Amino acid sequence: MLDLTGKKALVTGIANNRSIAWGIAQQLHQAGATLGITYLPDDKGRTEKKVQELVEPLNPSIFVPCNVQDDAQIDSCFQMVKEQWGEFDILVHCLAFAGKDELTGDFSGTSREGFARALDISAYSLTRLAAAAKPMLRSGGSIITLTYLGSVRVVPNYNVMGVAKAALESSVRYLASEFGPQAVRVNAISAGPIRTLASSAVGGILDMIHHVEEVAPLRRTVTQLEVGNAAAFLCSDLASGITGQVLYVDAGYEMMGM
Ligand code: NAD
Ligand code: 0WE
Repeated sequence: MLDLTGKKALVTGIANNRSIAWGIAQQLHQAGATLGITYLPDDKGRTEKKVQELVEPLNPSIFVPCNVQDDAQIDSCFQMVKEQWGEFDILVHCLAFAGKDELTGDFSGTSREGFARALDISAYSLTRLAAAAKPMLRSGGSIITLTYLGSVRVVPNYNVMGVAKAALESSVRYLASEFGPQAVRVNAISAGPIRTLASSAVGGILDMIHHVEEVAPLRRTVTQLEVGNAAAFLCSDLASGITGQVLYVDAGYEMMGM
């Protein structure tokens, strides 16, 4: 049975009710996990209010800001985790960002700053958060992150995000190797395209979704809750033998040749 009772899970990346992280948080909660939620703060405190209202029904015992580009915020976030929980079990990394300019036009036009920012937020942050979590992660714990097929195939306009996701997936393998001896597993979920805040800002996302609906074996896209179920599985003791992997939750799209 999938049972996360007694497990504490820190979930990053909820922006609104379409976020993949929101689907994951709901399924972890349903499986009995205690939640901690981090959010990306903005100047006006709007995100804080919106996300707080959204997650309230899940009774999170931690709710803290964490901009992964800011070491001070990461440190105070994990200080809070240490005070509230002491140890914990699950870290969910579900965030990415590249500048708009970087997600259109020629890949060779990627700027030095744009490359650095996309890789910093979307790839390095996993390693930085894993390092902060390492001394507090209990035996049997698990780290998961979200990736996309654009890491291993060329998807038009995904550009520098594809490079960032390739770095992210490689980081999963190095972290899995390092954390394995303390019985902590590290895996990625490669989700098919889903309409979220991030993907809706991308030109042509609807065409991509329609393409998946025609080609994927299941003839549809996946939902945030289906990704959440896969995340709950990977974080549970049912997946105790699985680490360093990329699990495709994409209605079967990845393995099709035509
Ligand atoms: P989303 O916009 O709901 O979530 C992205 C999150 O990243 C937001 O909560 C945002 O606040 C956060 N973020 C951005 N910069 C940050 C920073 N500096 N510090 C902290 N947080 C920051 O969109 P989503 O589609 O749910 O994306 C979540 C993850 O899923 C991403 O890693 C994305 O690459 C991945 N993914 C998305 C799809 C898709 O089609 N939507 C498919 C596969 C993988
Ligand atoms: O990982 C993602 C989303 C990544 C993303 C999206 C944006 C849009 C708004 C990162 N940064 C930004 N920055 C913005 O300013 N996905 C897997 C969804 C996605 O994004 C694409 C896709 C798909 C699918 C971008 C181009 C092509 C396809």
